[in-house]
Amino acid sequence: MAEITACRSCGAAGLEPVLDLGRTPLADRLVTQAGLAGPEPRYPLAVAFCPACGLVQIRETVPPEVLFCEDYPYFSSFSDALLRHSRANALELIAERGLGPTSLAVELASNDGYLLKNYVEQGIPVLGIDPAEGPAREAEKIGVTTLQTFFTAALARQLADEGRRADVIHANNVLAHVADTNGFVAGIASLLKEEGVAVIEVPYVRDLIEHVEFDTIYHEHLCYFSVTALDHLFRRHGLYLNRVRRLAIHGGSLRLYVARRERVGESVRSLLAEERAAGVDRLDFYRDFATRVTGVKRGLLELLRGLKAQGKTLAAYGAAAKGATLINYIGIGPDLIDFVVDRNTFKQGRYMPGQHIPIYGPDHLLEARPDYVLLLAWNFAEEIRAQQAAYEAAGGRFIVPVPEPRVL
Ligand code: DWN
Repeated sequence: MAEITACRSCGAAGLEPVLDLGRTPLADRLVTQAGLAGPEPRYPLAVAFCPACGLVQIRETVPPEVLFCEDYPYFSSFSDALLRHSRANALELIAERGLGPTSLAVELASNDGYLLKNYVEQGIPVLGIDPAEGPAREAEKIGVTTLQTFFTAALARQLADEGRRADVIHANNVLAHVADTNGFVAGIASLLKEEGVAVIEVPYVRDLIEHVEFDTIYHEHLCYFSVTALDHLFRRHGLYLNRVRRLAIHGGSLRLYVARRERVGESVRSLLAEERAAGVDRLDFYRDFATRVTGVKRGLLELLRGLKAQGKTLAAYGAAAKGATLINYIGIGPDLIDFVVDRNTFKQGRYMPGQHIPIYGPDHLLEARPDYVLLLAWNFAEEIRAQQAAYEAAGGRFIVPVPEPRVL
């Protein structure tokens, strides 16, 4: 494992510590029955701030092959809200840019084809690129041609040399995941057509800090972006952040419209100004984050232990990566939570990393009828509560952990 000595984006030394979550297991490395007795590696999970370019990042780099290949359990299509969100994004771009049978839409980290299928449906050629075996196989099944490999600057040059440059490049929840941030962006620059656009979604560090979303910190997420840090990153590779939208998804994200020609719009200028005013580009903005995280830890433990002491039964919803960070950092184990449920059939029958809480299908909620359910996938609270209306009608109650633990 490698600890960085300089900023992942600008290369400057002098990274400032922001938060230390100790040593944690890999958030998406769910444990099988057979694996319960086996070794389970833990890695340091510490967050730092770069005073030179404003990038927030973790210090540890776990090899991508370890994180994203075999047994990678995340399938985007298990959230209807995410499917709707992605379809609207694709259809808007198809209309705005007049895409057709001679266009090419590429997605980096295309997963199970959850987004590119909307282009296929319209007869627009696509190319997915994703190293994860399971999701790539599902994508091929629905007609989304997928290269099962990592996206690199070298692969981008090869594709460009083969004449496969893209009109649109999608990259959702992947820019924060890559060990070679600069190589990845350089790849986008060489794969994009002159008039093409890269439409990139990343979690927004401002929302993470303001809503205490410390559980979205895990080893898959190497970087936590502000518009300030992104603007530096793209310009370094001859790309321009021309438009940006703030989105509610995943606890607060940014959708970035990046191109090879500089046409910086008001949306970017005003967010850069807001960040300067709020101090997002300075260490002060992050100084009390660790204290607020400790506050959530204390508050949630008190709430759960209090309910347990009253003889209440507790379960959790969403075998999410963010759930693994939360339960392992706070120390929430099977002594407090009887089981976790998740729609993703690949996750069912396995155990949460570290705490080894068993994972079942959502039907188990109505079978076991726990008094309270901790919403680990709080970012999909609305969708999950609608789906679990019968559980709440029967008197069940949901608990959300952040920004402050509370019973809904
Ligand atoms: O960056 C990443 C984000 C975007 O997604 C990835 N590295 C991994 C993943 O993070 P996560 O696992 O914390 O994400 P989700 O999407 O919040 O996970 C939600 C979990 O809840 C999934 O396992 C699916 C499950 N789920 C469910 O069981 N029923 C989700 C919904 C909406 C449902 O109705």
